Amino acid sequence: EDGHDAWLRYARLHEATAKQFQSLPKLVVTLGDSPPIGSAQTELKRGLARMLGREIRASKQTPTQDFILLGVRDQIEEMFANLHVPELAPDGFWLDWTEVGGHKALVIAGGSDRGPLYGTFALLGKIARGENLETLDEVQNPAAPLRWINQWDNLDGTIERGYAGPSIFFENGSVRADLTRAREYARLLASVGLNGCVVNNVNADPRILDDAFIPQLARIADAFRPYGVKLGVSVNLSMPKTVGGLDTFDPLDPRVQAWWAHKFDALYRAIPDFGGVVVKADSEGQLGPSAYGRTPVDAANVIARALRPHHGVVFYRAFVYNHHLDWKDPKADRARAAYDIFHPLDGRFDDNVIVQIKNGPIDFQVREPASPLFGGVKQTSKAIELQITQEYLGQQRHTVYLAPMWKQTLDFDMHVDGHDTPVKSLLRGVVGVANVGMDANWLANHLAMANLYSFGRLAWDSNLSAEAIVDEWMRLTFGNDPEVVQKVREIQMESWPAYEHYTGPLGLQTLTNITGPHYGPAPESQERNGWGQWIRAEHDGVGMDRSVSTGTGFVGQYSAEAQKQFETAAATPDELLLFFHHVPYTYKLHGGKTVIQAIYDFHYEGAAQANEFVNTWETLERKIDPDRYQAVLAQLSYQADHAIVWRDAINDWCLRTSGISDAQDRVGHHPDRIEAESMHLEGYTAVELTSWEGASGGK
Ligand code: BDP
Repeated sequence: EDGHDAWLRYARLHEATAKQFQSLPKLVVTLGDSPPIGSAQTELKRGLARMLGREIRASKQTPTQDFILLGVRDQIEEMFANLHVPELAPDGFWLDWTEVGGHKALVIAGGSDRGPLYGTFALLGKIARGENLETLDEVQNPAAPLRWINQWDNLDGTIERGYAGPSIFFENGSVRADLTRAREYARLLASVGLNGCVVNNVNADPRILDDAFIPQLARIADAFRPYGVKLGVSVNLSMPKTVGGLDTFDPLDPRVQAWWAHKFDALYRAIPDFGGVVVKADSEGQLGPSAYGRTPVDAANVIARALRPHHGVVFYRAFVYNHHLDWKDPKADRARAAYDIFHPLDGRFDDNVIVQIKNGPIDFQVREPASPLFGGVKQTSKAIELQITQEYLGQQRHTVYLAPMWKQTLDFDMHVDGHDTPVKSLLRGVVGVANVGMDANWLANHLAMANLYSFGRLAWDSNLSAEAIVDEWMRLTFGNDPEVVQKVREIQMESWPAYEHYTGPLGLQTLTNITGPHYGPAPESQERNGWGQWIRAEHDGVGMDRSVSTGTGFVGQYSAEAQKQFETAAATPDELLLFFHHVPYTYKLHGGKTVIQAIYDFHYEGAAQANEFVNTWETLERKIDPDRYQAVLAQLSYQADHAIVWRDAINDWCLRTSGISDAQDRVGHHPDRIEAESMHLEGYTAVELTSWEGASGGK
């Protein structure tokens, strides 16, 4: 068990469980022969063979026995005049028992040819979990039509913020010769209802659309097609100039417009079902329309118009900000950027442009409020961008189950025009930055796979609870033993709060090395630079004042109703207090503790919790296969130790900054820790650290 099969293990069911599926038909009738329908049939046969040891026969003829019927709605109704299939969204599906010509039929119908594939995976999941199928009658339609993955893979095979080995798509500047993993990835994505995947880094290499590269991309599209996953790529706005031979990339220049149109015509000749592009422009050094005094509308629309004849879409990222902000300016605030730039442009984007907005206004921190832009561009199509790869969240060396965090954003009510408008109700797209790699288990951490799974499930149905999703994932990944299910659920559900507590509680964000790998603790590196991930920790107090009355005014970007939750420190929930307000360390939280004591305590509690995960996991030793048991044990043990490093680093730093000691007198003493510098070192030398807080003794 190396995790390669993820949640598609189709492990053989116990006899008692398998018994209830005895009456499942032994014949499948498949209508149509498009690639996803073919995959649905293959999957069905494979799943039933592995879980139930049952071989089923496939046919295209009118059946003379009970059967499973796979097909698109219209075709089903055409072939079986008496069978009425409910209305379905294009990717939706219907699972139902019915009778046709005196035979029982289990219908898996889809609104498009992807629907039966999604329905098949849903059915197989139910069987794997031992659910009762007798009363099956369910229609499922996806919450958002565009459910995409972004991979930040570079053409040389490395992955930006990827923690699970090299790219499954690229190697040494070309597309890999063997795309088996790409095909398997598409299968995983389809199994949770995802229908698009951008394969290259948002910091896009302009060679991606070279004439010579297009046939290589076509090979990836071929690998995706059987699973209904559309290929997308990231493009760089400067391409007409950097690789296209023009002397400009001004989006309003007709030659530039012609260049894009010509490029996409060629691309679609090679890949007729190409999905679209994602654009990162005027952001972190990527060139953009501002070079010519143009706006994101000009940039997005020039590409959108070139894609329009082919039904392609543009995801234009709202992650646009100045990373040379003036730290000394009390009004400077990176959190404002997306709204300040995009709100005035509302209503001017073409309708095949989707503005892609990160969940929070900064950058995938451990806790951020929902980006106000979700409510700020009412007439523009929007996608939420979530990060599955745990860049600021422990890089898969820490287990952090992200669905509870995503849910907070999806459920946050923007109160657009005074109506109930949770973020999830405003989306045309849901995009997840996944960055899987060549590691056998895709994300290099068995438990982190719950994040990829739950991303897909939430993109499909944003009303599912984080708990229900992890429960599904658990059963498919580790089996149905109630003790295993309950304990792993417990670890997963507590993992985000634990990580938040031992890194950056109260809205401090992830206090990590901001210009480095974004991994270990280095709070000092956050301040006094242009990046704007400041927390303004000074001797008198801590936190960013983002209020309208005395701060940067960021709070004013929310609707009046939402503003009430954040404008004053008293109204702001403790967990986001320091994101919105600068308060003295002795400020009392709603629970009565002072800010500084809460910071200290949270760090101890979080680290203790991480240690508990190890204990909990150890009780499952005989219930989990040895390979995965050992791998997870090693990962959780490492996490527990690193949590102590985090705990002490942040607490030491807060002690030094505030000058207020810990009421329990733990901070500064580093319990449970063995210091390298106090050991007898052979072959090692202790050195001073630049970020002194990264080690207990500064070395
Ligand atoms: C940041 C990452 C950086 C990405 C950037 C983005 O550190 O690698 O390029 O986001 O989303 O979080 O464009």
